[in-house]
Amino acid sequence: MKGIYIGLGSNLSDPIAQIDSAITALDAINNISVVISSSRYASPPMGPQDQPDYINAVVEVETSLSPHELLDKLQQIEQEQGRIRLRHWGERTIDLDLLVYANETLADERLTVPHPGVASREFVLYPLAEIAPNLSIPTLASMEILLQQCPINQLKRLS
Ligand code: ROI
Repeated sequence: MKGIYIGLGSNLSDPIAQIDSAITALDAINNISVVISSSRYASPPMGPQDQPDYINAVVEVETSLSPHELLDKLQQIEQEQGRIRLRHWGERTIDLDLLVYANETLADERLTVPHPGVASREFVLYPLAEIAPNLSIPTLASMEILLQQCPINQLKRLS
């Protein structure tokens, strides 16, 4: 299945390299292929301000894995890249979030899809819109309306 979007974020240990290696690792997993990747974006931290700026990107994947099987793989990559979580909303080496899983919605103790931050976090919405400008996200407004309602703040697209 296509139409599955994953958000990546990092602000420790060479964030651009962290994002690149997570995308490579994702594409190397059986039953997952990366269809398209957004540009990299830089933004100040949401959360405590005394941490480095973040690098973010969004990729579309094609996969036969279920949402929870995919989540297992995302968490495996986080572990392999030595994810450390120093504090709540604090700095991290790599964060992989399942944003959208085609037309599916689900909410349980491990996973909420679409991701609750998609519409309000500029560092998620703008990279997603770059690769999926006409995406219709279950339960949410059109991409055009979502972008109008989400200030771009200090987000910068990197070349
Ligand atoms: N802030 C930015 N700018 N980008 C992120 O990816 C990000 N991720 C997080 C928190 C700590 C909420 N802040 C972030 O998990």
